Amino acid sequence: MEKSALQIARAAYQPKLPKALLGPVVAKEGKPTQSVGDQEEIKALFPNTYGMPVIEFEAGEQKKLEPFNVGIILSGGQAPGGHNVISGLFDGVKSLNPANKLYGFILGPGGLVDHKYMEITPELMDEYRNTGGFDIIGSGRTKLEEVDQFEKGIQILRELGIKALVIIGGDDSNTNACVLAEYYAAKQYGVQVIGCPKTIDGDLKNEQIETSFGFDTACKTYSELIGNIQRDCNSARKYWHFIKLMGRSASHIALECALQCQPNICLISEEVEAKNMSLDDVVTYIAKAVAARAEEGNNFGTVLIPEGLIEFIPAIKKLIAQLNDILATPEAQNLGRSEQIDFVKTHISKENLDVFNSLPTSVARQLALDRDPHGNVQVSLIETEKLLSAMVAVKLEQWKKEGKYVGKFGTQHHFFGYEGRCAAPSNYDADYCYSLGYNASRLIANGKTGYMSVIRNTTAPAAEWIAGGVPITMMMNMEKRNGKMKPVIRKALVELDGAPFKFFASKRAEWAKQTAYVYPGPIQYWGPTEVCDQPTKTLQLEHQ
Ligand code: FBP
Repeated sequence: MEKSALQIARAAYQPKLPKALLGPVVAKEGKPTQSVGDQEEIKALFPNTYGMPVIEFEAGEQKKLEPFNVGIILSGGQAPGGHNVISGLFDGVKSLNPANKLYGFILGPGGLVDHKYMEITPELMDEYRNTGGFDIIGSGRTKLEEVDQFEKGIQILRELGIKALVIIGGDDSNTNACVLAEYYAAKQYGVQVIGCPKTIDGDLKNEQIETSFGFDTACKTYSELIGNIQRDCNSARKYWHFIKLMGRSASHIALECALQCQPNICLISEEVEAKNMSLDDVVTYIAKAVAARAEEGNNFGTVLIPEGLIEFIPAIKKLIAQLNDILATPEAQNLGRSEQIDFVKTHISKENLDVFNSLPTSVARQLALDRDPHGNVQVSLIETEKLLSAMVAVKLEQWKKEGKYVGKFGTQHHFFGYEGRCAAPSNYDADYCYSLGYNASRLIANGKTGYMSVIRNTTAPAAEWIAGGVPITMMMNMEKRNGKMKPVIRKALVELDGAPFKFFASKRAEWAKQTAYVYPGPIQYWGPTEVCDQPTKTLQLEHQ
């Protein structure tokens, strides 16, 4: 594989580890834990993996172990740093015994079920250290939840002598990891399952998990691009740029990019829901800011839109919930795609039908069809940036007719998502991911299953980071998925009383009116620590 000069230099980077992981470790166990909600139901569903303690690693003597093999799966959307989780795990497993082997299952959880795998050799591993992407073994969104899949999995795990499986994924994939851990524990199959918190969306976080990996790099990449657009915008002074940002549900990415770039407007879906705003309220909010800037002679600006916005507008959220229930019925499942649309229209409530009919046809179709394997609406396919700018144009036109000055409204549209998911990891993600992987090897060596690998205190220098494990059941509650109540990891949305949102809210009126843009520039790998090694603004504000 031909490499750029940066890739060659970057390959030589040795990621940092927490001090506790530099030598042999022992696990310090805390008190028994409870799930975040629905304790009785979760306990009954996970009798073997419920209530386990949080653990923290300390320097100590590692028990002597027989050689063992480990399997790894990359699950769901790509996130910068995935290769470093694998290299951390690889180095950790080899440090326990050079004869240990690491196998990667190809193209996600499907590789386990279909017995598609490859050994990760030292040569192969060296090709991918500190690089972006998941291409070393590929990723996929197959949902692991059927006994048949677990049984097919155990066949290949036994064949390869695999003692533990590490699943790198978001909330849904880690939920599946926990279900698999419970199943193998109940059957006494002797295979441990460890999860690892990944997703650029930043919504797999809680008291124990500070951030999901990839969020740092993805936000810095988008912020570079937004900064470039803002410079262009402030140079030509003739366009309003509507920029949709990935992050399926939560608005963490949009908020972090706003904190980094200071755009004129940033919508936060969680606030739209809390204030019970309609689509028209959102449009009016943007149009007012456009008109206010026009009065000062500024016919340009930037609007950041979280990808999941549409799902948080309360009326649309209600509509989606009913569509999900209807689409999950056997009757609807047996219909073709266009018949399904007619079917849902005749089965939804009058209130929801009115909302459905008020949406542009393409958006309504998207909401009624196209779910991913976990039952989520594929919001990345909905062009909210175009929908909003078209509606703002109509509103401004209306105000103009009423005699209000609205200036000129030229628009450009952007969607930043795939641009950031495979970016080369920042120093933060390179170190964090390597530590998560290395730490997973220690959880395996200590016989743990049903745990997620966690690294905390990450706003401090890496040496002071805290390594350990959190039982996955601790993060669970019951939620409706595909029409049924299921145990799932609770998604972390933007907290409106949290420090990052409060800081943004205290500044946004000023940013809307003035042109207060910040241009963050590209990620730097070498140079002063304040340029190269800073965590996200979100983490800094949360931990100040
Ligand atoms: P994960 O939660 O699996 O990490 O994926 C998140 C994400 O990047 C979302 O931001 C986006 O909506 C979605 O994946 C896009 O999915 P796909 O890669 O299937 O197009």
